Amino acid sequence: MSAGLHVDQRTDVLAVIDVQPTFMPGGELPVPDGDAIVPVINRLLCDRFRHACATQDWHPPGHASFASSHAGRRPYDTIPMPHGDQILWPDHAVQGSANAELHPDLDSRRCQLVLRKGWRPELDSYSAFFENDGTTSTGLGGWLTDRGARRLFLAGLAADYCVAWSAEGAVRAGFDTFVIEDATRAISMARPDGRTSDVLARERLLGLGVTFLRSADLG
Ligand code: VGL
Ligand code: ZN
Repeated sequence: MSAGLHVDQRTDVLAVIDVQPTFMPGGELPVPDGDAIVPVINRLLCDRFRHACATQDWHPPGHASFASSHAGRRPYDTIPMPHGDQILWPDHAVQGSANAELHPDLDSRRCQLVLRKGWRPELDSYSAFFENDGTTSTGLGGWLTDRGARRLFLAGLAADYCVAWSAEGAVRAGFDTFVIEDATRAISMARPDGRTSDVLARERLLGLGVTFLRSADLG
């Protein structure tokens, strides 16, 4: 896409979504090749962006998104919930566990805010902006607005869940929104219609006006 997009260090913000061992190969909810993005994000944090924030998926034990909290259900089943269908996940990102920390190789020195989400026992939060009921705010939009942010660049995991939902939230919160493709990886779940979650997410985001680019495009 647009080769040579200049980063405006005053008003552009990098949001690093859920770069935690729980989502890496060997973790509880592994995203294939997830660890490959860490050096890419570190370069962006050190060489490109002055403003950055990070999120941590941060669930209490027994969280409603865990299959183990629902009798007779297995990970990756879908069940109806008050706010819509919920995919049930393996237990992951449990508050206080080592795998819920930011990834040890992530250079988080430039992350000025670390926001924890998904802490309400009964409600999941894929998006860094709005919890999965679509209305409860995490406060991130207010923080970014107060800081004078105009454009939000997203990196992290997973491209088809928390990154995609965060991009959607960013658009809704009024930001020009970009996804840095080589700084994300997808879970890629098969859907009943035979399509995969990453293809659907990308289509949805393109329809909302989100720009996909690569880290080398950023100058
Ligand atoms: C995520 C599923 C459940 C993510 C978090 O970070 O994309 N996916 N919780
Ligand atoms: Zn989660």
